[in-house]
Amino acid sequence: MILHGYWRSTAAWRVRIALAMKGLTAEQVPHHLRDGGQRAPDYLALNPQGLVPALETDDGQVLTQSLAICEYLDEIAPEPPLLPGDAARRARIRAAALIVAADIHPVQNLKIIQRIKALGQDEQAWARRVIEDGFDALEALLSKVEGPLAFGPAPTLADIFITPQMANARRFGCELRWPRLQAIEAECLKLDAFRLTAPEHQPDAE
Ligand SMILES: N[C@@H](CCC(=O)N[C@@H](CS)C(=O)NCC(=O)O)C(=O)O
Repeated sequence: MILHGYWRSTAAWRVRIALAMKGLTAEQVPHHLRDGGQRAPDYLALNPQGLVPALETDDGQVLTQSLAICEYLDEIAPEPPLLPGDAARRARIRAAALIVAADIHPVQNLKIIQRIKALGQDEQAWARRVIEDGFDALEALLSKVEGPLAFGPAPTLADIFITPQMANARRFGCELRWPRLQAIEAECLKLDAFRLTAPEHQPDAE
């Protein structure tokens, strides 16, 4: 498989974690986002959205959207499960992941904050606000769930989305006021699948 990504992309980090958890490997092809590599014609031919990650599968299919890619990996390599438990528990795990994937990250993504800046607004403050609002809700939600990870002792799809987003919270200088989420991050980063796939360990890291 080939994973198109970028060292600091938190969406690509999610896929790196899922691959590592499953014991799968993929050749990594970096696309420099600050230099506009995601909008190069060759890459747009693969992913017309101009976003990383994209995964080329062994049989030559191109998959996009980190959540869909993680679920694909979970289906081709079911152990350990990213969505364990009964239907309601799986729905709650997906909901936690989607708070990050659908409601936080897209609103503070590079192209959005570049537009906020172009409008003369403080893009860093925008990103901080978006992350803090989303994480306040996620903290409240997960405070009712037993840890130490988001949904018990083993990492799930929720942890795969929370830990990289926590890196964005730090990067944008958010007020770190989420003891439950910070504990999840600390526990996840003890695991090789999370730690060794972190941005600073990627070959294209700057
Ligand atoms: N919902 C997408 C988001 C992908 C995404 O926004 N990736 C960012 C990097 S984390 C990107 O490629 N940004 C490029 C840009 O904004 O121009 C996913 O989960 O895969």
